[in-house]
Amino acid sequence: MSQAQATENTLATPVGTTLERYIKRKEAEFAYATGELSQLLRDIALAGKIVNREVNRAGLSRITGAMGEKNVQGEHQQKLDMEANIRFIRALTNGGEACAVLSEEDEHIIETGNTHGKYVVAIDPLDGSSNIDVNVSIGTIFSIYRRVSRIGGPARKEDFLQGGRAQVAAGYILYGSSTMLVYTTGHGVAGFTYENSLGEFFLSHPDIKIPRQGPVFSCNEGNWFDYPEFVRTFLTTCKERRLTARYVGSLVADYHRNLFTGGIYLYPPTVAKPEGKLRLLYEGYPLAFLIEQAGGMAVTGADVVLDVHPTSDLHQRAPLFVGSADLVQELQAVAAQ
Ligand code: AHM
Ligand code: MG
Repeated sequence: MSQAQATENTLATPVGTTLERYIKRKEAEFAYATGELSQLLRDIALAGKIVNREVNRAGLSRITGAMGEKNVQGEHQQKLDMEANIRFIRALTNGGEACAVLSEEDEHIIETGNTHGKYVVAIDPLDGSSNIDVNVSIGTIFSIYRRVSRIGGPARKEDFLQGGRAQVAAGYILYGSSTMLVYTTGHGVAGFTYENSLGEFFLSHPDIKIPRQGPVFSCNEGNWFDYPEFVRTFLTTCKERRLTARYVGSLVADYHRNLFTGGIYLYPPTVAKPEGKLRLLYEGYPLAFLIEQAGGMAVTGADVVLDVHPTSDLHQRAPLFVGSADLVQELQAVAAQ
């Protein structure tokens, strides 16, 4: 191919669908869409871009000023998880559509002041705390509800305690070898890859489906002796069938890999943590909503995650087994015995 032809081909290649265009197109497909949910997704994507920049620069922090110290401009540098928290809350506050945010980093609900906002957002701004400082993939997880409290008034706890089936959108951002945003509004799952030089997310995976079966199991086997019997029985069958063990220790990274390869992620109850470690409202529910939309399953043992009724504790924990439908069903059957 001549140089001229190659140039012509490159120029003829469509630029691709940006997240912005995709959101607009989807909005046009729903007769009653008012654009507010779209705006919320844009706000989350914007904060995600900023966090992505900070995550990428994290390795330089020792050179330009360690986290927790002042940087060259004399500004106090935040630890990355705190920084991410601030970025998401700020984006959701400025965007105007969320009346409140529930974050893993804050004990109480954060009122944004947008009392006319129709939505609330539950978020884990930067998940994978043990990997943050060592340059290993980490992620953001979010879950969106339409509020049930009076519009114009303050948000209430009940807005966040509607149960997983009431979610109107959910997703995650993976800060990995490339940064991706994956989300659902209940009409399938779409994935977008971030193009750093253009500052845009581009549609890269239009309709993600998880394989029914998969070769991977992902859990912290260091906890083996603290796992309940049904988990050990299930894991033993995985090993007998020569499944592969893969565990990053970042939920988003492990989940994302299994979404594409097929597999099961497990955070079971342990002796020390009888409810498991992960939080139902901003880890379990959103990832369960998304996996069901991708054709997979999520259970807490015998029960389906999205059918679990929340307690009054906004930061409640629940065991999580999530991934390929056949594997999760198998685990569920052993748990129910
Ligand atoms: P975090 O919210 O403190 O980051 O904890 C959640 C993380 C998950 O990303 C990961 O799957 C799990 O904790 C790892 O826990 P463990 O080190 O017990 O295996
Ligand atoms: Mg977390």
